[in-house]
Amino acid sequence: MARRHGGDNIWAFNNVSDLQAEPFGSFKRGETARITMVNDTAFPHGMHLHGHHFIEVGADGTFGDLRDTTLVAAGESRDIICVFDNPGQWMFHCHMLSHAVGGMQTWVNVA
Ligand SMILES: [Cu+2]
Repeated sequence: MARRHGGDNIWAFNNVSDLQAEPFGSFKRGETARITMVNDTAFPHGMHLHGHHFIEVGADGTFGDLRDTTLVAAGESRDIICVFDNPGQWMFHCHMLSHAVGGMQTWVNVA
């Protein structure tokens, strides 16, 4: 049976389900990163980053509000800019908890 992603659970983040041993991203303390989230599903996902806030980048390139969660609609994408200034290992997951439990969770390392 064909699957839409390479993970073992219902949902995946970056083509992998559930928390993995390796982080989704590793950042040096104070590093600024622009991350593009592409939602190729038929559901909205409220993407939530622990330990940090980020700026949403609008489709026209303007900077939006400072947030720790952003809603990415079905079939759309969203860029965020985050200054990773809080060292630690931080969850990055969908805030629809059934999605998170179903595999849509990862983490970032800030050192
Ligand atoms: Cu979700």
